[in-house]
Amino acid sequence: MELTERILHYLDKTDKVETLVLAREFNEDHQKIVGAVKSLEALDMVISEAVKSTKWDLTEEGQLVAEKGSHEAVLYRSVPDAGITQAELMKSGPNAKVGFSKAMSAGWIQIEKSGGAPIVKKKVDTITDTVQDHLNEIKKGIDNLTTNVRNDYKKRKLVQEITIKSFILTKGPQFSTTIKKLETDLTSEMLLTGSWKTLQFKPYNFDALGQPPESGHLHPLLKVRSEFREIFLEMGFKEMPTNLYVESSFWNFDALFQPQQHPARDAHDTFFVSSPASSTEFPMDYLERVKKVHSEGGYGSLGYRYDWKIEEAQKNLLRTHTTAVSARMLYHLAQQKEFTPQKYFSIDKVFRNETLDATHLAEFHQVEGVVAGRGLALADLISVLDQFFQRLGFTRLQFKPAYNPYTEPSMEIFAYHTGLGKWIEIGNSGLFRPELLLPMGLPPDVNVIAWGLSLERPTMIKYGLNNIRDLVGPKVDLQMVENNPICRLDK
Ligand code: FB9
Repeated sequence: MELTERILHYLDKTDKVETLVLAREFNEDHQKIVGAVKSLEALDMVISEAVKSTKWDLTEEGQLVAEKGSHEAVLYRSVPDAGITQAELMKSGPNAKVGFSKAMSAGWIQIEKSGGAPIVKKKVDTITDTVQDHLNEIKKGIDNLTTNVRNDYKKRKLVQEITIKSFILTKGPQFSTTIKKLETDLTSEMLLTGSWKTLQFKPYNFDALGQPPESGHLHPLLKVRSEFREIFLEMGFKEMPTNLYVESSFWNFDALFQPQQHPARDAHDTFFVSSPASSTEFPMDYLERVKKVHSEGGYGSLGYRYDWKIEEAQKNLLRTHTTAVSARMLYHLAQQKEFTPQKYFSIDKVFRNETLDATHLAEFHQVEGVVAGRGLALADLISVLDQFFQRLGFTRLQFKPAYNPYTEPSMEIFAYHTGLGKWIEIGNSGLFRPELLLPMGLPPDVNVIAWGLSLERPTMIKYGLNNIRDLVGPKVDLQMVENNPICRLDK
């Protein structure tokens, strides 16, 4: 007989019953009884009233003792008839220390000190493990413990008091000992035969929640990227095309006036591509001007005075910064007949052959802003940084002189993070050098201010993650991706 019908028959004889009693009578799990009751209640066949009760149940350690025996009994059984040194006995199991103390108190074992190491021997031939017996009774729902014994077991963390939510059942308006099959669909056959007139239909449950539609979920990085994109677009910036992960050293380094012997250009810091290993298509007139400004100087600069080699510039690599894209965009801008001020931004992956640690992987997303205009100066950079980071919720910025090969002056950017209660580094910035801008052909009164930060750092702070591997990679908890809230950077 179905559990639901067994409950109806039981209620038919007793008029009222508690679900805990049914669980004992039917030797069924209480939650299964509650589930069956809820389905009968939906049919108005029973009425349930929630009641709270407490009962003593076994802890995880209590379950172990009920199964294996008390720690003192296990220890007693570890003592051979010939005896054992106390030190050896202490290694007999994880609970030997507790077991030893309890077995001594129970008078089950004794210590013989005959000059050498203390020897532990049995003091009695047989024991009764009342702790194990008591716990197995509790497991069956039989609780005859005295208060003292129960408190002792509670102190030993073998039992715990739990609150049980159960239900008192009474007969409902549609009570019956059989469950009429309720139709859930009105079919054409019912309409044709007229059988619908005598059938019982399951009532609509208008309180039922709809099935949550299975759908994908945006990764936290993409949520933060959307927020940054919104901020840039609100500020009138245009997104740069960042689809080329593989870049030439020319655009990634030489065009940015980064000398060919700079440490960032060796394989320890950069991923070079083996196939295709090199690029050959460059605007050659521009390339010659870059070569000249590196090797001889020009435009008022001494240059780096070294033998610049095209082969070095031709090497393909995984771009180490999105500033390579900024260089391409600025060169393209310089080809216009008439200069027009521009505001560009980019948010995309960059790759560095760095030592991996809890916050650094070999790739990260760089966020970069670039403003090109006549007569721009450091004050304009500070002002635009104020506006940009204010939209991230930072109202107190501080700047620290820094060095970049392609910007002068350069500044590290710091902000006071109220959530963390400390100043944190939030990016780097500067004005592109003339040795970068003038070979491109930009007018001499045009300056370009730029800044950069990462996407991972703010995302980890925002979502309270300490290890980058909890954010990206094979160990990411997809439930975190599904559960995490929308991203509001200014809150
Ligand atoms: O993102 C960084 N920090 C940051 C940013 C935002 C933020 O928001 C908060 C919670 C809401 C919190 C923190 N940093 C830059 C600073 C540090 O994390 C730093 O330790 C790591 N930096 C990366 C570089 O690491 C190899 C972050 C990354 C970075 C640094 C500089 C640039 C870009 C990314 C740049 C640039 C630049 C400079 C001049 C011209 C053009 C581009």
